Amino acid sequence: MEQSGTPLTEINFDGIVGPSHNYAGLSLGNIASASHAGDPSYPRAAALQGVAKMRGNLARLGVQGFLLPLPRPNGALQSALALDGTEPPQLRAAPWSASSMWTANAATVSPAPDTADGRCHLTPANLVTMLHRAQEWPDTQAQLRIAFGDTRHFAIHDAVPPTFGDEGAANHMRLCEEHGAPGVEVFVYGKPGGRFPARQHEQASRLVARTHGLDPARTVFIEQNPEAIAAGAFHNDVVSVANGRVLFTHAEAFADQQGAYDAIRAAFPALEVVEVPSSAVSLEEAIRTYLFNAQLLTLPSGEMALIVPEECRESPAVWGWVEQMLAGNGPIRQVIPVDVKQSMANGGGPACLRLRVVCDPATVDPRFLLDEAKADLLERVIAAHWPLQIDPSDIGTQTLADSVIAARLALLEALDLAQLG
Ligand code: SUG
Repeated sequence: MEQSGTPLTEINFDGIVGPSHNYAGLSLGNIASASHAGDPSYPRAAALQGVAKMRGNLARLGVQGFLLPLPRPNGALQSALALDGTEPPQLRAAPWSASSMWTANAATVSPAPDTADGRCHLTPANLVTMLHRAQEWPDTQAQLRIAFGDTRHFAIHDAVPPTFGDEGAANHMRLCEEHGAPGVEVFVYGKPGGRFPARQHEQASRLVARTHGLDPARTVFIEQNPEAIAAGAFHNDVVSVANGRVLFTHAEAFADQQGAYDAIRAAFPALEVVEVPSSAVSLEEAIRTYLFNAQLLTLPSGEMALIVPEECRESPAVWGWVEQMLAGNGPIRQVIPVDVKQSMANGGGPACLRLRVVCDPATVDPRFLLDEAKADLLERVIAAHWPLQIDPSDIGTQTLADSVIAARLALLEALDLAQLG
């Protein structure tokens, strides 16, 4: 950013894991969510893992933001569902979901250099495919309106109308020479008809691009590989991630892999593809370890680092490929594992937990920006108020409701954000 003299930089806004974090098996097509259904969860450990990840990136990048857990249990949804104890447990669990922690699904973000009016545009994701996620967007929007409330620099839209499913930044990538320069935005959608839902609808992606005022010459729409969705890549960010000039992708991410590279390269000739072949890491192993659900960061030195889940180091196939890649001279020079196991067990890796916003940090409400002292504060509040453990039988009880409501209010209070209460 210094080279160009622009104050625009990339800020990762991580979702603080909410006090109701639990495993209810709510996401059809998300293998981790299904396989951990009914397990006890550890909200305090989950939230502390998230803060530790943020601390690492704050030290690496010098800037880090966060978004807050949404109000749970959601009383309005509970009433609308007419719960009387005869309903299936998954319906009862939906109003309790802490799924807003995965802020890659909070919104799609188009930075100012890409948009017609020179503002950074954010569209909250409607998340209509899953009941427990569809409740998020109005509260997410309320929070975005505070964090990015400076309308000279930001435009916050309404979510895409149903029935076009929109899952936000998880299906959106940006290629650029540097964050503050005009970029090429790549939207990845799925076609329905497979064994699992295709959560991102092509028309939702196109609508977001139009709303944001993107230049059609610098906007690319690509179909996700139906086989990747069938294997459990319910979002494209489970099989590819982009940063700067680099697209880091599994060889089976897109319906037409070569066609996808060609389309991106036509709009962005400097594209560098780092492709992992299926012979090195199968689609299944990529999805199990979340190698691609990584944060691909440009460090102040100019080098790129990949922040991956610990699970990658434990996989001989994945780590073997990583070591081979590092021994070469590709653009990714460091691979750094982090422990986000509590989130991973619900299908959320390091990249799911963050929303990237390219902007001038001075234009963001500082209450949403992290420094070391605030990380200490977050840890203290979490350690004092977050439940240690939630068992499936706790969901729906007044005791747990009282404790998660009080925990969130303690956090809002500590951050001077009681207005979100
Ligand atoms: O929408 N899991 C989330 C995981 C989201 C991951 N985000 C990205 N790939 N960007 C989902 O499937 C599980 C909740 C439960 O089963 O209790 C869940 O919602």
